[in-house]
Amino acid sequence: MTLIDNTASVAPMTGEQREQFERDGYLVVPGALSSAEVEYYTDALDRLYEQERAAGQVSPTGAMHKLSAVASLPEVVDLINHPNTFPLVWSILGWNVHIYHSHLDVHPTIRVPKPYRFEWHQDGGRQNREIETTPRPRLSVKIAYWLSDVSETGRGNFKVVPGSHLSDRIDGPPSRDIRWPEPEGAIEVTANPGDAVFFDRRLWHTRTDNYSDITRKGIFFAYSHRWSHGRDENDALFAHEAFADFSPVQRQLLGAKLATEGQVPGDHQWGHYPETTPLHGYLREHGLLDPSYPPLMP
Ligand SMILES: O=C(O)CCC(=O)C(=O)O
Repeated sequence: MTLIDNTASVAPMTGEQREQFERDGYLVVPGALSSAEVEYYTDALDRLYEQERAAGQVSPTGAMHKLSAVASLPEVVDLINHPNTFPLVWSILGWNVHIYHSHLDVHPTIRVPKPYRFEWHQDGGRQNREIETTPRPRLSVKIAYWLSDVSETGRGNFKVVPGSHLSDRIDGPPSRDIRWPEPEGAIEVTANPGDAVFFDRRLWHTRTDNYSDITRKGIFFAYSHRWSHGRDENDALFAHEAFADFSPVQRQLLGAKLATEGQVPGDHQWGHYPETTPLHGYLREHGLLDPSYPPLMP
């Protein structure tokens, strides 16, 4: 589908954009997508949503948060290097980049109030425990394309603390279900359909619940450096007869798939399943996990 004018000249992010991004940790790109593009991507997302709903794959509130955006919906591929947004990515991260995480989101009106959950976070999951410098390094950036109208607050807007990307901590509750004041300076980012938000993964942010009448729709792509992938090619090794005798920790170190039935392999690599991560099990067994050192917290 040729919705994009590929003959337009391409330029890096402007000095003003860079200054704003470095200061606030995010930028809004107004009108990143034309109205024809918004219509095209909305149609595609709606079709996928209907399939997922029919297959019982949406949440009890009807929300869809579908990972692997292009694999799940190949029609969105032109968003990943869109001329109105992609220059922001390479202007910050350089050319050796890939997409390491992406999602297609549909959040219909919530009819029955949801239990409270403190959802403020920096992106990257365990990156935030496992990297020891202060402030933590940027490592990745993310683009959110808005297909629904979030030009007013209260529509499931993206909420951020501007300038918080250089803070490793914000004040939060001891457990996520304990009601806690919103961080000082937090704002809901407003955007029209077709606008994009480009943000630093370290920016403290949260999704907000959508109690408005408008179904919230957005598509997100996170970019990081390609060296965050393994360099060794071990597929043949996994099929070799010797592999059967390798220990579980050895298999983990060699990049074998560790996800068991019902576990998402990508989430596994992000550290979501310590119980099936052999080195975690080994350290736990030997009393070597250490609550005082974030990468080794049980
Ligand atoms: O959906 C949103 O508004 C926020 C998404 C989010 O938390 C994320 O991309 O990490």
